[in-house]
Order: sequence, then structure tokens, then C-alpha cells
Amino acid sequence: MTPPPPAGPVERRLAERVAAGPIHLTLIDPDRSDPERATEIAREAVGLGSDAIMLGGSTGISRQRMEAVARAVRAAVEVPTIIFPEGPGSLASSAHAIFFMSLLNSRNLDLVIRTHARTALSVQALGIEPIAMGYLVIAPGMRVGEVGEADVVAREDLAGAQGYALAAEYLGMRWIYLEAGSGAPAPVPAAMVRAVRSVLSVPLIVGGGIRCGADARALLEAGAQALVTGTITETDGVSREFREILAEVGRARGR
Ligand code: 1GP
Repeated sequence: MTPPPPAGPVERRLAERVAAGPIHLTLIDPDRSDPERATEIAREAVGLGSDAIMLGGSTGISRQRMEAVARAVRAAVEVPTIIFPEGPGSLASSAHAIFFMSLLNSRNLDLVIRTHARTALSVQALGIEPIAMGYLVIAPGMRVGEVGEADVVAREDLAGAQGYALAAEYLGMRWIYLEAGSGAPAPVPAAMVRAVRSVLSVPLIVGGGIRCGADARALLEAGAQALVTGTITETDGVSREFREILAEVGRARGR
């Protein structure tokens, strides 16, 4: 049997960093931030230690806007620029990589595999590095839970989350993302992060509703290996709370 393709340079870089301690990813929504604003957020976040910039978040981002923001951010910061897709319009050749992710608990097969089948050749042709990811929406799920037609995993259903995550790993996905939904009133419960981490070998990413240092600390102590924040910088820029989150990640890394 032919072995699976090796990870590309962006994935290797992230994996190497994760091996040394948790990382932070800054999500920028190209619909809410124009290239200038996106560049400003990216520079400040990276200056504080954020390890990569994710671009995405809204439904219906135009290809032109995604491309313009990806080009500007890539030129402005040294860390990887990774597409966090909502559909085929999210592709941008200026990005380094794309989280090629299956919405594991969607009832809509388009979001599980069909859109991927329609876009895989474009990803290859554009030379964007795919990073295979299982994406699991936890209650409340917010907008992604709705538009993603997700059977959201209940916050107390630890075994349910473990099952999805481990199944995704067994299917060959190399990263697992637990998502409470952008703007969620609270992040994924620490108990769920701990439970999922205990069964996984691949790295665990957690996002949605992380608003302060205490949120970050609880998730990191539970075993989150990457934290994603978006809303906090979209609404308030580089606030005291954002600095606290980065400081917690830095502390957990021992830097
Ligand atoms: C959303 O997990 C990310 O997909 C980030 O969530 O906007 O709540 O930080 P926030």
C-alpha cells in the first residue's frame, strides 16, 4: 500500500511548534476586515506571538476579497496564512495553506465531502497546501452550527465528542478542531477538551468564545494544543484580554 502523502511545509511547521507547546491562531474575517485592517491585526497578533493567521469565517466571501486580504497578510507577516474555508469561494492562491476540513457532524454531505470533491483539483492547481482536518461543532455552535446543518454535540456529551474525534483520526485526518462557534458565550468545556485529548494522537485545536486569559488557561490546562480566536480582535483590536490570551499561550510554552 502506498503511504499517505507527507505533510507539507506549513503543516510540518505547525506540528513542530505544537510538539514544543501550545500555539495560537488568529482568525481574520476578510468580509469584516479589508486588506489594510487585516494587515494591522495580523502584524499586531504576530508581534504578540500568534503562530499563524487564519482567513475565513463569513459565508459568501468573494474570491477577490479573499485573494486581496490573503496577499496583503502574506506580505505583511512571516507566519503562515491559512484559509479557513466556508466553501469554494474561499480559495485564494496567495494563501500558504488551507484547512481542508470535513464538518464531521453536519447533516449536509456537501460539507462533509461533496464540496471537497468539487474543489480538490482547484486546491492542487493553485498550489495551496491542504491540511487534513476534522471539524466538530459543539453546542451552542452559533452560526456555523446553523449554516453547517450540524447535529451539534451537547456540551456534556464527552463520549460523543471523543467518538467523532477518534473516528476522524482513524480516517486519516491529522488535526481535530473543536468549535463552539464564533461569538459563543463560552468556549468548549474544559472537561470535553480533556476527554477528547485523552483519546487522540493528533493535535487538538479549540476555538469559539475564547475571550480572556482565564478562558485560555482553562483550555490549555485541559490539553488544547492550539487556540483560535477571531471575534476578540475583530471587535476590539489588540485589547488587554487578547494580550492575556497570548500571554497564557506563551506561559504554557514556557516562553
Ligand atoms: C470561529 O473558533 C473561531 O470559527 C473563533 O471564534 O470568533 O468566538 O473567537 P471567536
